[in-house]
Amino acid sequence: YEFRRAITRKPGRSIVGGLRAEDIGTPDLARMLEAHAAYVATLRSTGAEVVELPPLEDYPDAVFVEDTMLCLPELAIAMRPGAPTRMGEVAEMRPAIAGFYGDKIATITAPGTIEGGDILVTGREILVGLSARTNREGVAQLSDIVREYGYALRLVETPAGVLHFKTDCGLVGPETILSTRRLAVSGCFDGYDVLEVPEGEEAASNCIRFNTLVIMAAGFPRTAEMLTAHGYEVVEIDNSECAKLDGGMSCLSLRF
Ligand code: CIR
Repeated sequence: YEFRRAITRKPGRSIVGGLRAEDIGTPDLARMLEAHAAYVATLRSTGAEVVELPPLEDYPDAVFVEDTMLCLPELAIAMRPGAPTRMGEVAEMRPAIAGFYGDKIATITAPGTIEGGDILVTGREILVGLSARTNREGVAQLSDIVREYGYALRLVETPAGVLHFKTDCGLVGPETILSTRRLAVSGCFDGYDVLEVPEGEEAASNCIRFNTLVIMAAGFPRTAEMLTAHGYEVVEIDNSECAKLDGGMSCLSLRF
């Protein structure tokens, strides 16, 4: 969770056409831009360098940059999103990543699909959840790539009806995970310290630990209180507009 850099992308007007499992309203761009600026400022407040890429009107979901790349200290891995409308986002992210990683970029190829939202890197391993977006072939390719760098990768399940594995969890310390109950009961975090989000606050689980801070969606007071009581410094960001597109705190940045 110690990062020197992050890459984000501003949302554009096309955000109103972003993918969503269920229509709970049209995202408001002005409000999303405001929340996005607060998110970037929070990342920067920890001393990190944060790149803000311009909007991509051709890709309504491009603000959710996390799904396009996995950034490890040794290399970046270009994902292959399972959502056809999102595949082109990867090529758009490449130049920014190449600026930091040079040619140390591996690539997931067809028929593999995998999105960054399904990948949780902990202090000891890489967990990848199978989902509607991430298939076994994609995970197998990623496993082969990271094994060469000494990483252990473990395949886990994403709860049914949940977009991404990390929709339901976030790393708050090297061995500590904030998780929904429905995900924790699957046993995938056995051996870790698990903090369960209180019932009714499931949407708070997609938080990120970024240097000294835990950054979480605003509006989940019991989760914020629990994290604070455990000694974490919590910053809350308005996630109302991204939530309409099934997005959360982790989706909005690549951190490395
Ligand atoms: C999508 O369905 O792909 C976007 N509307 C939301 C992506 C959220 N990304 C993430 O959780 N990493």
